[in-house]
Amino acid sequence: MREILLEEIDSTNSYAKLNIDNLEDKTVIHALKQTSGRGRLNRTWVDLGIGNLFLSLVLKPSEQFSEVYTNLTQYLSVCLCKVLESYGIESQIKWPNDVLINGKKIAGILSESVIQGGNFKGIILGVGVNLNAKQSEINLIPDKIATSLNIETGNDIDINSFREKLLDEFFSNYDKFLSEGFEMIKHDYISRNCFIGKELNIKVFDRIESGLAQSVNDRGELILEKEDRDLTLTIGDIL
Ligand code: BT5
Repeated sequence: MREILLEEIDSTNSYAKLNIDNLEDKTVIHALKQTSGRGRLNRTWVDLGIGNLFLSLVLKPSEQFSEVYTNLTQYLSVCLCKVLESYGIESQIKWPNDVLINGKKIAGILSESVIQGGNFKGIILGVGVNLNAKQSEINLIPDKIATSLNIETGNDIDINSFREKLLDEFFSNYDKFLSEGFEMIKHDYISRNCFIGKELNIKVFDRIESGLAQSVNDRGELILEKEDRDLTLTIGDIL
């Protein structure tokens, strides 16, 4: 594993994408400041100041894309929960990969597959975690109730120690996860969920699907029970 530390960058994911040809498998890009952090679907990830985590993992597991790569965000969400638990904090997963503490968002994950000239180059797995933020700044985040680990624990958080714990947790079972897939983490994922058994509205592209969240299957997909049938969802945003 190689680590690259940047003082300031627009987005660690964009940096990794731009330089993918020159970056080895399992390179970690860590920025102290991120000026244009990205979420999914052109949304923004807000930099809440120095002491918060902005990381991208460059993963080049094979020359061809494999279905299991789509579950890496769920694997990372479980790793995040385990690290938060080591600080005595219980967290929950909102399908597919939001990590929440009592309904408040503490971390975001953005996975991007890089395909150039028809060739699969790798996956960029970005993660932002609020570790040391002021409540007044958190309140400025639009459309979301958020939190930060320092607020939850009442203590300042050592960013390097959090980063090392997260990377250890992630890489210690990464190879096994690639061969076994979502089933390997299914129990850990479901035991931390906050959506099964609830009536949900889910935005899937331009439509809204409503129904009862029945379960998550062995591929990490959400089974939504509708009046007339069950729907299997691979992607979507719980509203
Ligand atoms: C995400 O998107 O949650 C993925 C965010 C990934 C950020 C990391 S940081 C390192 C790497 N480099 C990047 O450029 N990105 C990755 P999404 O599910 O679309 O959620 C985005 C929404 O979360 C926003 O629209 C806000 O409502 C909310 N949000 C933005 N900043 C936040 C923050 N700091 N804490 C909590 N919620 C936030």
